[in-house]
Amino acid sequence: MAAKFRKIAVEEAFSIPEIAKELQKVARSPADLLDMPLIKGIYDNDPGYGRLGFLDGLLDIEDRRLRDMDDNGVDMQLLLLTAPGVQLFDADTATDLAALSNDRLAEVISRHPTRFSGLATFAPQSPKRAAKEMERAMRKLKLNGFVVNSHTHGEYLDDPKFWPILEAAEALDGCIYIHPRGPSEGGGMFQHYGMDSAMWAYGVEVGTHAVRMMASGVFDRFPKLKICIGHMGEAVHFWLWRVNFMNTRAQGTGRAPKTQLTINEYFKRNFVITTSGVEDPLALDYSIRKLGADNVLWAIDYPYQPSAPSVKFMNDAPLSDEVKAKVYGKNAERVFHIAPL
Ligand code: 1WB
Ligand code: MN
Repeated sequence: MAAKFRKIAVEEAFSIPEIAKELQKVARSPADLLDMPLIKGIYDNDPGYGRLGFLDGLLDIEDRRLRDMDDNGVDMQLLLLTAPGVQLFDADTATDLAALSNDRLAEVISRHPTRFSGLATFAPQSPKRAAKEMERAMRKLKLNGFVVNSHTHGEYLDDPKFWPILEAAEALDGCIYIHPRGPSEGGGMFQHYGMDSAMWAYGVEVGTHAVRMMASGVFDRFPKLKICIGHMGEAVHFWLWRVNFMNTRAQGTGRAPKTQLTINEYFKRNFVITTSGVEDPLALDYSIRKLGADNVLWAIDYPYQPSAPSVKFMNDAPLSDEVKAKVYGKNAERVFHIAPL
């Protein structure tokens, strides 16, 4: 019997040796970034990040990963170049490595078109070249949308310098997945107890990015732009009522720009969320009720989190077959242009 639901996991991380090598250089540099514990741990084997051994899993796509998918009934992974992507490098290196990564990704997908799809990366350091690469990646390489790892040298996508990127994404109907990296400035309060990355700082960083975009009014300029945020929406929609209320007040007192729509309306119109890395049935139930069944997509966060409990979480979720089919795969087909079977 055919599996009941097509399972497309939409935030699954990979890397390529050339980028891993460049990140090892960063690890050995004196850079002062909140990303450093993780980069040293993953790319230079520093025990300070807990010897989690993620690098093998990131570099492997067609061997252990495919077996893990088979073992757990995962039909397809949507692959994303893992954080921090190319965003720490100088503009030329980043632009070249983004193109190389997109080429490799397209090759893997062409060998396994039903098992893998992928989001293209780009170098925000050079917005005009990024927009060209975005067009090549979707039109020529047939990739499925875009990933960006939050800020680039402390700058966020509400900044007009990045408008060529938003314009390209909107014109290509390519959803931009904003994945976390270490927060941009200061960040002293994140530096202890392992809070610099996935445990806490990542959610704060991407949540802040999403609110900046909505409050800036950038969606008035790009009304069809689609943004995806993972890790159960980085909790933004749990705060939405208050963000909306306080933004209305801030607009009234002149502390925030006047916008055509409210924060509530932008979140519903311009955002989708994924479950990556969060296996909490209450949070899933709230998300579907708050945002609608069309706007929540399933993801594992492989290889950072194991597949089996993520599949079990979805199999056990008390949802109708119609809603489960959407969250497990149908929404991914729509948002990321994946051909239905
Ligand atoms: C971890 C998680 C590391 C994520 C990452 O490195 C990413 C981790 C880029 O669990 O240590 C993630 O995407 O949630
Ligand atoms: Mn992730």
